Amino acid sequence: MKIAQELLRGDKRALARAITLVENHHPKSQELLQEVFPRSGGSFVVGITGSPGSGKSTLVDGLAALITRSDRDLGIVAVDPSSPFTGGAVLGDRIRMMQHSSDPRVFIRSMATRGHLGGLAKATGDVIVLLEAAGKDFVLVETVGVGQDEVEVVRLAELILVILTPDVGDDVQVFKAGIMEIADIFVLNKADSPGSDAMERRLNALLELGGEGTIRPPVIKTVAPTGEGIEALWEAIQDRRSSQSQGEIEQRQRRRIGWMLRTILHGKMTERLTAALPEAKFEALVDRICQREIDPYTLADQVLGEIGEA
Ligand SMILES: Nc1nc2c(ncn2[C@@H]2O[C@H](COP(=O)(O)OP(=O)(O)OP(=O)(O)O)[C@@H](O)[C@H]2O)c(=O)[nH]1
Ligand SMILES: [Mg+2]
Repeated sequence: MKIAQELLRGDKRALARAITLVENHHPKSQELLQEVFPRSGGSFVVGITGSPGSGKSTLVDGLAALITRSDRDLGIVAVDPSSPFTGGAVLGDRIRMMQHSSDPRVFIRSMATRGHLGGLAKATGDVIVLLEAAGKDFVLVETVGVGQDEVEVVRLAELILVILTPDVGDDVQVFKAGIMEIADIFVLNKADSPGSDAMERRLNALLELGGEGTIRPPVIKTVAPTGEGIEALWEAIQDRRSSQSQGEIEQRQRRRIGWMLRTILHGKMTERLTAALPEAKFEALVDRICQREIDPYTLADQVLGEIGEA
């Protein structure tokens, strides 16, 4: 495919078009992903999660400055929960606010949560494949840590940053959603706000309970808009990266690929079921169950048996 070849050469416009194909489940998207997949796997993928408004985008912007300064290519995926409840600016506006959106070494893309067949995490996984194939050294994935779908997204990353702010309570969503457990580095942003020292103590106390034998994630304090602490954060990211053994890196990549395979299989199975069971046929099966002609369990096995043989 022409678009695949252009993407592999690092053409930005081809990359943008390719992402659109994947996002829209265009019939050509599978062929595209098949063609570029052998060239994926070369990026370091960092997931950034935290409550709405905790400063994720501002931090990503600051990291982008350091990454591009070291002459490396960067892809940024901002996953927008597009919920009417977050009250944040429209993502387009937020992206435009990022200083590095015009830097030629930076490719920024937003993805909306709603309306993604097969789930947002599946779409994000595919986009990561495209960015890797396009030769990005780093991929930063920003997602709001609220729902399960968003947690899945961040689990695609090889390194996970959890952003906290002094104003969050114990009952904050990130604490609930199981996000604390997956953090490799904690960022205590808005360190210029009152209560930041108290929050740091609480967080450290919480991490003390982490148990022996586990690597205790570092806590980095930042003030994202001024850039304070960003260098330290970048160093912590690099430290963490270089301390990962080859085995650990491979294990994380395996986790992502295993997850992708499972998701693709689920999606294809659902497609086949939908195709094999048009509405009228489905209703006829329901009739048989209603009349107690057959039970739903046996019928389900029969249907799956038929699909399997098809
Ligand atoms: N005082 C202070 N304000 C900050 C800091 N970091 C970010 N902000 C402000 O907080 C607001 C939200 O920052 P964003 O970077 O958009 O936060 P976000 O987590 O990406 O937000 P969503 O994507 O909407 O969840 C902006 O007005 C920032 O200027 C900080 O360290 N200190
Ligand atoms: Mg943001």
